[in-house]
Amino acid sequence: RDEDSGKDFVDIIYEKAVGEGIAKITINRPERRNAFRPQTVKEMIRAFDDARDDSSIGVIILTGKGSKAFCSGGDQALRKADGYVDYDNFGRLNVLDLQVQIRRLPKPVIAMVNCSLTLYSASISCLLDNIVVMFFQVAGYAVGGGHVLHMVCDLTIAADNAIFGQTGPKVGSFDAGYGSSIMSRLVGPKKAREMWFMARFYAAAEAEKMGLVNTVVPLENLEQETIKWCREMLKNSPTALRVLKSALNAVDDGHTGLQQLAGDATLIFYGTEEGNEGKTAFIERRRPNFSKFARRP
Ligand code: 2NE
Repeated sequence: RDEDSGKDFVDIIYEKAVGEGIAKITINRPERRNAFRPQTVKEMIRAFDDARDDSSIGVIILTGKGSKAFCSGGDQALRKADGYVDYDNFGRLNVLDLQVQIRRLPKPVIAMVNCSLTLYSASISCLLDNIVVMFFQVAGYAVGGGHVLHMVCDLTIAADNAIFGQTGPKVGSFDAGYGSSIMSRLVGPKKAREMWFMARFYAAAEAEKMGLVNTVVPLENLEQETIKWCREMLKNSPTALRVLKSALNAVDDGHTGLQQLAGDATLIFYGTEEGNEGKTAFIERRRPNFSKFARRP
């Protein structure tokens, strides 16, 4: 059963599968190919915060509404000299905060790069009295800042007709943060230069070969496969996944990456008898007795 966890969201849909441990955040601006505006990002930040704080949630899926896009990046119609502007009279690039939030979130985040089969038309040939039903596979774009969003997720599962790429240099923009450094890690420095300098689009199969995505599945299996991956991870130790995520990010994220990993160590230490002895002694106004704890090699 799905529970609508965010009734006041406008630009996203936020759902939790009760009893499953899975939250799903869907960017809901299909008429703009799920381009984000500051409001969209603010809502995503709230939803990710909720999923982080909810101890019944172990995995989060990020996806886009509709058949045509995961996300097409920043809403260019709202781009001003100091960032993206919707309800304020100043610009924001708050998607950068969202990227950091996803990297630091101590639960796996999966980008489900969507695209669905659409029945476009049933064209009827009267002469032949023959009904021809035409199915078109529509490309599901993860491009521009939307491409960066999938890259900062821990895993990406793509439909076989998803399309990936950076568009920044075509529209006078770039992401010189995670959008560059994480890409270089994923696909290697030469390919990252190609992706950014040429601003080409890549089909899902090519993206898989490049190491941009974990797997490509037939469109009709996308959600099912994503849930399967979620369930498989949910069987594993949440603390192990948490520490592994921060460890895998630590070098690239510098001091903040190290801080996340260090925070995990503190969290685990607080649960030990040795850690607890220090606190208890303070509360009981006595000297702590650490002598019984092993000084391991
Ligand atoms: C995504 C793509 C390839 C889809 O092409 P197509 O042909 O399927 O759709 P179309 O007709 O281009 O788009 C449909 C409607 O969505 C709007 C379009 O303007 C169009 O609107 P109408 O004409 O129907 O009214 N739309 C699509 N993407 C939009 C966007 N990003 N902002 C505002 N409206 C958008 C094709 O649409 C495309 O290439 N889109 C632009 C991709 C792009 O350049 N994104 C920005 C990159 S910069 C960035 O994201 C960024 C950054 O670099 C650094 C920091 C933060 C953000």
